[in-house]
Amino acid sequence: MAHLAEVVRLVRAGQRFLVSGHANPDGDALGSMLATLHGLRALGKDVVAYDHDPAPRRLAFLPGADAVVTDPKLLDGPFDATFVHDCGDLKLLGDRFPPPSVTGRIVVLDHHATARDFGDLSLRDVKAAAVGIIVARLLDALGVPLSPAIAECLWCSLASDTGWFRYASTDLETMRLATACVEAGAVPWDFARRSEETQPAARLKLMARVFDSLEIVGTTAFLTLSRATLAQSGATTAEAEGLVGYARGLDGIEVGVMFYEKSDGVRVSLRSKGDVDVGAVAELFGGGGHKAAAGCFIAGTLADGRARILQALGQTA
Ligand SMILES: [Mn+2]
Repeated sequence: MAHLAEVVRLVRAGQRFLVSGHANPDGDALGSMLATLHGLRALGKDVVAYDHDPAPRRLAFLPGADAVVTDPKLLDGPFDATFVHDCGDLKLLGDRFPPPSVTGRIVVLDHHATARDFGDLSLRDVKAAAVGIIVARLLDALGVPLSPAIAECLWCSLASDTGWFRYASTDLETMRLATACVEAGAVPWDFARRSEETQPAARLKLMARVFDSLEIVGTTAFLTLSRATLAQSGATTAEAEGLVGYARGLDGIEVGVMFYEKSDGVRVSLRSKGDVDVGAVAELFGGGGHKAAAGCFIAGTLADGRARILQALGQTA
């Protein structure tokens, strides 16, 4: 565990930095990495963003999102250091992450509980509601004020990982930073309108089919998206994200599970109301996350993956 002061020294000593986050970046990974990008640029640094995948379409308007590099061959290394956001496991960076000769030292900014920390320096706080909070602490230590661009990116990080300021992780620091973001120019409705109120119709059609798959076993609710349903709906994989919360949100349900059938197995997304540690369940299958929100991948058939998750939940409940 690094001290903030060490990371501040590293920033002051360097000039060229790379920022990155986990593959298929969500609002926290993307918002926090872009906030760091704008913050370091405010200090006169040269900063490039890399991710295995581009920004999801609904977040493509975030300042800097259009310039995220997805081909590591286009990275003009070496960099003095690389800031990796919202990632507790190297393998979640994808299979093209550039080597140390390009990245320089790795600084991990993260809030996942993990035994697989890969940072040369890590600012890890499992209590932080979003990685944007850790970025804000770093920018504050660097003396960088919140610009409108930084504020919008941090707002994205906070709103995404707190479920619009309602999950258990939402605390005073979250709300204080949210206030500071609005003071600096973030407009909550503007962000909501652009990110959430622009859903493609195919997503709603897909949701109808996914909700029709609902199964309840005890206090667990399951939703399933088969490959056939995805193909028939005309929606993309990205448009099928974020539905697991509907399963958790049911009366009498403690855990919501969403299965995404893939060609080689099943991706599992888990959400808990708090009594069941779904992060521990995901860990059993080589995945991870938080106590209340986690994910993993299970090779094999949908039916097999479903049976194994049910069994694991039974053991940990
Ligand atoms: Mn996060």
